Amino acid sequence: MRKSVETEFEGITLYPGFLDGSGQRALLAAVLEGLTAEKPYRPRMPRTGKPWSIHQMNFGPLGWVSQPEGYGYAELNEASGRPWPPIPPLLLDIWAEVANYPAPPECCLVNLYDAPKSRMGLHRDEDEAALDAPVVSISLGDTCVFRVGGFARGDKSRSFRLASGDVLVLGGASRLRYHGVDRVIPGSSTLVPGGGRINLTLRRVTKPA
Ligand code: MD3
Ligand code: FE
Repeated sequence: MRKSVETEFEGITLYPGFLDGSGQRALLAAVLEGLTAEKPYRPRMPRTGKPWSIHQMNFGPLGWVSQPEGYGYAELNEASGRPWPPIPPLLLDIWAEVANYPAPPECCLVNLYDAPKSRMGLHRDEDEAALDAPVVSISLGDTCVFRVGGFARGDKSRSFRLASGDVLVLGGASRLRYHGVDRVIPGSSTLVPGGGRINLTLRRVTKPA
C-alpha cells in the first residue's frame, strides 16, 4: 500500500509524492503529446462569456466545458469539431490504484495554470451523474495553494499546498465540497517547460451500467 494522508475532511485523501521525478516526467510527456493533438483554449464564463485565467483541454470520451451556454460535458471539442484525445494509460493506472471505483474514468480535465496569474474561484464539481465516484486530481509543475471549504459558499475553509507529483482523491462525504485554487507559486518547480502548473482531474461522468 502506498503512503497516504487522511485529511480532516472525510473522503479527502492526499498521496504526497505519489509520482517520483521520473514518473512526473513520463506523465508530463504523455500529457504534452495529447496537447499537440488538440490545442488548449481559454474557457469562458457562462452567460457573461468572460474568459478564465487558465487554459483547459480534455482527454477521454467526454470533456467538461464552460461556455456562454453553460457548464457540461461534450463528446467533441467545439474548437476543432473532433473528439478529445484519449486518456493516457499512465492516468488510467493511477485511477485504478486509488479511486476504488468499479469503472474507468470518462474524462480527464486538464487545467493549465500560469504562475502567478492564474487562479480558480471556489466552486463545486456537480455536473457528473456518477457522484458516487471520486474525483482524482494529479498535480504537475509549480506548487499551488488549494482551498477546501464546506457545502455552502460562505462556510469556513482551509488551504493546502499541492506540489508536483501529489495525487488527491476527493470523494465520499466531501465530493460536493466547495474548492478552488488561490494561487500558483512561480519558480517552485522546474518540471514544466516555461513554468506553471498542470492539474489533471479524472472523473467518472455517467453511472456505470
Ligand atoms: C475538493 N481543479 O478542475 S483539483 C476542477 O487544481 C478543479 O486545478 C483544481 O477544481 C485544480 O474542477 C482542483 C482538486 C479537486 C477536485 C474536486 C474536488 C478538489 C475537490 C471535489 C470536492 C472537494
Ligand atoms: Fe473543481
